[in-house]
Amino acid sequence: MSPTLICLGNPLLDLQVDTTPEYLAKYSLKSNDAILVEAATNDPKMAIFNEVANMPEVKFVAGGAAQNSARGAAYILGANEVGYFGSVGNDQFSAKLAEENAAAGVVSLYQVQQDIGTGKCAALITGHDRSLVTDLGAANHFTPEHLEKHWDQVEAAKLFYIGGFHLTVSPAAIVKLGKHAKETGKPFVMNLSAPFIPQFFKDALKECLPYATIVIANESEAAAYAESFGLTCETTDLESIAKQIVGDDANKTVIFTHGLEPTVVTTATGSTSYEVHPLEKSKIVDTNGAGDAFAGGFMAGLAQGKALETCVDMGQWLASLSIQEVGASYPKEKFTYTKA
Ligand code: 26A
Repeated sequence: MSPTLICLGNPLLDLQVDTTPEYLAKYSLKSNDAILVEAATNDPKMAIFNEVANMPEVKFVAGGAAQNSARGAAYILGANEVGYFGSVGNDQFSAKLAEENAAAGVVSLYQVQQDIGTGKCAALITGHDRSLVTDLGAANHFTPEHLEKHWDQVEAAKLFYIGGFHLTVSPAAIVKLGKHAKETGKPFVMNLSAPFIPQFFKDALKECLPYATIVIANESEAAAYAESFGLTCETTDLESIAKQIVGDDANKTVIFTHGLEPTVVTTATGSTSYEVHPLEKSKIVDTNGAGDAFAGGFMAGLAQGKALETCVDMGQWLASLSIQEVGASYPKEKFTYTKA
């Protein structure tokens, strides 16, 4: 059996810790952000990984934004319905990721690098904020040829989900899947992933966005897009930003999540807002991965052929389950979505 949903992203192992504003200040990190660091540039921030790995409360959890969404979609769709492409090293970290995917029912379609370590992300938590510091490692070496090896699975899939973070790695791989989706009329969903994507990977985004039938982003990514692309509206005006991304494309939908504020869904015919699933503050463990869980729940709904409104609600539902767990994880217990 081939997966219905195919995802593409950067497989990372998360080193998650609760930390202090002082620790973030030491490396000039913002409390709510995602950045890349590179071993090759002798970036002093590379020291974070060793420091965090030696903190007593560190938790090693499966990460990589699109991989988190893939596990989320599988939580709803069941085993072998979701496949995930990405590049990893041949080491203990990738063994753990493969194990977590298998436990979640996700088919790992990894490209394996023999001499580069699996990517890692220090998830530095302060209250409800998270600062993500990533060393992509092997994830940076994904190539479109790897898709060809599994092209039968690509052809058998009914829809695709692309983490915007992958725009830093292989826009060619995204375009390859995008062309297939366009030719076959399959939904092609892209997430903007982080403000630095529209800011610093504008050309790659411009190249890939035309293939997207659905774009998912949060309010800060929307603002970064508006600024980077010089849109003629306030960077906080989600409806106007979405309208300008959709243009007159009858085949494009933009979905902006906005924390606890309603989610804005925009098509060529207009915008609608949907409430989130509120959760008692005391039940929140951490909000790291909430956006990934939203995307996972949304994709599961789309795979099941649900109405857009229901897909959004399934995203909100899965996000509320995920923020009650450490990291971008889902409950051990199987809860079943029922429409409110
Ligand atoms: C290219 N970058 C920076 C990244 C990431 C990333 N996933 C892919 N590429 N930076 C952070 N993440 C993941 O985001 C999740 C939380 O939404 C982390 O691994 C974390 O699991």
